[in-house]
Amino acid sequence: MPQRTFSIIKPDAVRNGNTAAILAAIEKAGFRLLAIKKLSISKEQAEGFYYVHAERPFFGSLTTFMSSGPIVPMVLEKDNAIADFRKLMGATNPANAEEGTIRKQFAASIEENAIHGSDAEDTANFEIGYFFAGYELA
Ligand code: FUP
Repeated sequence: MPQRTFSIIKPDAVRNGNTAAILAAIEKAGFRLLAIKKLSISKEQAEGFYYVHAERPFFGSLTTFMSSGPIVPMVLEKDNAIADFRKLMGATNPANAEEGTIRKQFAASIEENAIHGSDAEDTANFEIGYFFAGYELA
């Protein structure tokens, strides 16, 4: 059964001109692009997206980074999309990411790590709804 996941190409990757290369890797891995847009978010909007991390020491820095420039949020579909996309992204810290993963190729640090991907079905639903209205997914 096809499953949806949510991803963001983060400000570092957009700034560095890696948007198209990352999209190509995603499509090559068999994900269908259901919806995509490019926009900038405020610090407050980044805080809303990452509310589960509000108590973590990196929350302020992470939300400043995520509001530092344009991002490319998208909704992807594929069998086993959530787990398969986590594999394609690689480890949170690119120093630990496997060869061939998006973070190995495009991320510079644990914070500026090029891409986000949902970690479970409930978080995917929250994250899709945070950036996309129902009519954009029809
Ligand atoms: P991931 O699911 O791989 O994106 O990682 P987490 O959900 O654990 O963390 C979310 C984001 O917080 C990461 F993408 C980057 C940031 N982060 C830091 O900046 N420092 C840390 O020590 C851990 C995470």
